[in-house]
Amino acid sequence: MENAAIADRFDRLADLLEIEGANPFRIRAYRNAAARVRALSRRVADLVNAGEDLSELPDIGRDIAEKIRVLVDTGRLPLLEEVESRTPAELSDIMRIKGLGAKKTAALHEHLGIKSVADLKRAVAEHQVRELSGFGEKTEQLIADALPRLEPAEKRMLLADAEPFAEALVEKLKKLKGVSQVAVAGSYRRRRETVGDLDILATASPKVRVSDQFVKFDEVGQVVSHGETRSTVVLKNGLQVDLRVVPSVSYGAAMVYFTGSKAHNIELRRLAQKRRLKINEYGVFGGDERRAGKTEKQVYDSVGLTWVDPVLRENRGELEAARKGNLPKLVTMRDLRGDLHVHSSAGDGRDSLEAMAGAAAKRGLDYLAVTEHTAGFPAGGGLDAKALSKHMDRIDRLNDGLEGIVLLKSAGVEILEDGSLDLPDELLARLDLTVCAVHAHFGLGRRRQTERLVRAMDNPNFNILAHPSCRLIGRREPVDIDLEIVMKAALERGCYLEVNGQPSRLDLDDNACRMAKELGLKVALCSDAHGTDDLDDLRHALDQARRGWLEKDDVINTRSRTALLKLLRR
Ligand code: DGT
Ligand code: CA
Ligand code: CA
Repeated sequence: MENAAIADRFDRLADLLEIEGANPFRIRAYRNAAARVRALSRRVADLVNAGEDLSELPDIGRDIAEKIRVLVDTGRLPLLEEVESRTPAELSDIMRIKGLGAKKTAALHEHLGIKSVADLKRAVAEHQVRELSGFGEKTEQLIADALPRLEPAEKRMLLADAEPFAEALVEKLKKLKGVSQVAVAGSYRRRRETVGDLDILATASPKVRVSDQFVKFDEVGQVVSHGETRSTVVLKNGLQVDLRVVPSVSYGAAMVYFTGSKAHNIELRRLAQKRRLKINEYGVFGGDERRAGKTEKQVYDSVGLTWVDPVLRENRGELEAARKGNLPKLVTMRDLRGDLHVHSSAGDGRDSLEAMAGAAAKRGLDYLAVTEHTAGFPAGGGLDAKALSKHMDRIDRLNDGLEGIVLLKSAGVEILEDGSLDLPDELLARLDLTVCAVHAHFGLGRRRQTERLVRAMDNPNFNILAHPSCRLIGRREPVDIDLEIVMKAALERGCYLEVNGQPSRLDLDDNACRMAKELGLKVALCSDAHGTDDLDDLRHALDQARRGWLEKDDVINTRSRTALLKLLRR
């Protein structure tokens, strides 16, 4: 349990007690303890496990020390549970709305029966809040403005779903007179698989009122706040967008700051402090003197670092690598020579084989592995042995007529519950490669699920394990496997793992890519396209691979077709 999580519990306890009107000294004691825990550099959990006496710390008495010990040991804070049974936990979030506080929150609870943010939203919509004594229209409006930030408790949008909106907003802002630079920063620029909100930066001459025009864009559903240099809106689709207008001398510094991540920024600031420099969203300063700020490169330079690609800015060792000048040379779209996982109308895809081949050639790819599902595919429609054999002949004939691209004979082979593959070995041996996957029995225990995959790889016809975790972001949890065992087994057997580019799969994810690299296992970046348009999903796989520090050599489909086929030979 991290210090922040421990502190949060005590803060919540203090909030709820305050709403209940408990003894102010007692409330203060919990708040002070929370602040102390939050500020400690060592992990409280480590101190507890080392048997240290927490009550030696300032602001932490015997009683609180004991509560922390129980919390670390069991994950529970019984007093909080007791209080929450009387006073709902979400009242603590409500109380923090500007202009509310404990007393008003208590009134909302008592007189309107409000227990949650959702209740509050309903009451605001029905104008019940303004009727309460001591509230009025103005307070109701304050609550309405704060609600969007409270309500979607960790509701994140898939990066790919946010993309069209981000791009449209950037285009519109760029078209405004007097606006020069516009970019999306934040997790969007770091290419995280989901985004909490969009952070857009713009530079403009001071006379242009960018914010005024921005809040009037068609997409905007609700204006949360609106100022000259900073505005926040919620789009009609629910996505929150922060716009910040910065002077162009600060553009680079603001880009670094608002690209984050927060952990990266904190570490960067620490490095700057060592050089007696101050770094913030306006620039890098030595005393009163501005040292940098206009470009990101200047900012990193001034602290003795090379520029860090946004996808790496997660404080996972990138700053140290930048200091030593050995950041990875990340794989790029241009490095990719082919796609190893696509479907056509010969299976459950939407477009013909010819169309898929043509679209891939147009994207500059040299080869495309066609991977229709096999008979064991639980949704049905997979090719049986006879159909696959005919399909192979058809691909041979098609290849004779194709220019600039070669179709590789493959199949999306089903891994059965016991780890066997669902088609005869002699047939699989005739394919150029196999892309094998699990589509059922997701719930097997860790040991059985891991053994299942390793067993599948024992088959000498096994080449690539598709979407290894089987997760669907926000919809299906990953299967329970020991990924390290699976990766080591793949390495020993000359098999590879896929990074699937479907926006809700992104599987392997970024951390797993990094793990593969550290184990020396190469991966295949694939779109898993079911139509010509989806071939562009390859870049989503690429983003996650880059976030996982992968370089050209770590990815098998950066090879020429002949080199690839050689690599796949077991
Ligand atoms: P998200 O929106 O949850 O997907 O993630 P981000 O990283 O876009 O986070 P967001 O929108 O809250 O803030 C954008 C960036 O602003 C963040 O990556 C780093 C910077 N930032 C925000 N709050 C702080 C802070 O308290 N300290 C520092 N150093 N940077 C911050
Ligand atoms: Ca953000
Ligand atoms: Ca934000």
